[in-house]
Amino acid sequence: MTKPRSALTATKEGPSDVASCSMRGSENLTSLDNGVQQRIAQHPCYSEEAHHFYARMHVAVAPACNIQCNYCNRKYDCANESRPGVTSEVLTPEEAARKVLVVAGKIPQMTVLGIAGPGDPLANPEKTFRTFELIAEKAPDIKLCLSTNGLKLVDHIDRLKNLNIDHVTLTINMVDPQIGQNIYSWVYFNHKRYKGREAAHILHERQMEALQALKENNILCKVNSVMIPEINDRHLMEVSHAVKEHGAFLHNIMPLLLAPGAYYDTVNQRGPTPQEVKELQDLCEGSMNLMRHCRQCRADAVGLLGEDRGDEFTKEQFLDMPILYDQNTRAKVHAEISAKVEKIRYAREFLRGKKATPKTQDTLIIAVTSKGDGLVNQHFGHASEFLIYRASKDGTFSFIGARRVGAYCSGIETCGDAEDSLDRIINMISDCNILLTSRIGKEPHKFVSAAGIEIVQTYDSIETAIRTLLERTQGITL
Ligand code: CLF
Ligand code: SF4
Repeated sequence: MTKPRSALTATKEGPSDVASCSMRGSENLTSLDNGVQQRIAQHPCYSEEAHHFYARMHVAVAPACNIQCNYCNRKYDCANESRPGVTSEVLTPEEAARKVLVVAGKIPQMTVLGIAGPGDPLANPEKTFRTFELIAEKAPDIKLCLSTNGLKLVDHIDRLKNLNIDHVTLTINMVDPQIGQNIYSWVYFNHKRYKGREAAHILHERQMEALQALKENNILCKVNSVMIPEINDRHLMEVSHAVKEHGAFLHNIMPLLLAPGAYYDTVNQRGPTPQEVKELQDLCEGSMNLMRHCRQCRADAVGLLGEDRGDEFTKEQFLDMPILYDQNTRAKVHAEISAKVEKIRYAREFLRGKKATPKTQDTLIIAVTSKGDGLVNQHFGHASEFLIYRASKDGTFSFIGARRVGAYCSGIETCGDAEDSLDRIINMISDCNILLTSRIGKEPHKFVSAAGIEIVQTYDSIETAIRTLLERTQGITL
């Protein structure tokens, strides 16, 4: 491995359990042209705003892979677009298509079907494209989405275009093979296995060609990068710049989460802390749209980002469930959501137009518990993640990330007793000034307050709750 290159603060903590990411949402969205805004309006990963309302699902149809990342154990799902250490139930294309129709009927706000593993979708082209073809034919209102390491993308660009696939994710961890040789063990290309710098060089060249092909075909490209401390952390700023130059639309910097038994696990490679991830995202921001609401979901994830309803649709269950897919019902639900989003956007623009009168220099970091729909509607004890917002002295605020934790109350008997997990949670939000939550029990209230975090209990839209806070704590008139 290379010597430490990073100037980012290094700690000895284990792999972070943070799930980072969100485009500095609505602010960046307003600077996009209308055509792009429409293309991403219902995609929960490409639009931070959409992720509160629209769901995605993945189908696990692609088990093989053509490269070996040092953070991956092939017993588990592809760690480039999935939570490491998780195994998904592999389906045939026909089973996958049935599952999509069942879910689309039950969860009409599901707008995007992604194929993200459990290996690399384009190392399994026949299964991947057969699945896409079946869904395009039976459920044309569902957007198709693909996540790949990029090695084989150029070979399939015409098929992607013909299927009207508008969103592709490439995982690019380096633009310098010298660094890449410490991230990849081998690359299988043109019937030959390459190792070391040569392998990283081939992958890099193919990824750059893939970016170019996506740009030429007007397909929106998001780039995922896994942040590996002392290996590629500082280098990711160069990656961010390079992928933007080559036409990528959005950059998602994800913390390294180790799959048990992966090479990095055997050499005790650590993952970054939430604070390190945030610091790097802040450094990259400005020149590139950053995704900060990624949840590193499973290759068979179902539901809103941040919730996982996969257990409701196991193979045993969905094969027996009726298909209630109906385009008209779905269109109605989408129109209702769209009207709600429009209302929120209008209110935001109206408030932005009003002059803020700052009376303090402070910036507030706010942790929010939410079950979705853009509301502060979750009990502290049930939160398995916190949405983190930064509010500035000029009255503006932005979403800066989602941090995953185990829920404090995993059951009535244990609620309030789980001191260890409470410690971990407080550690996770220790840089926050305020906790916005719908409710919190007496015991955790005591500990969170003792950590210097002010608690505000409310049931309101996140936007309104933060504005109210700003008015009260910052003395800002909005
Ligand atoms: Fe899936 Fe990925 Fe498409 Fe989204 S996920 S293939 S772009 S539909 Fe989204 Fe999940 Fe993060 Fe991926 S939150 S891991 S970025
Ligand atoms: Fe694992 Fe995905 Fe890397 Fe393949 S591309 S080795 S499946 S993390």
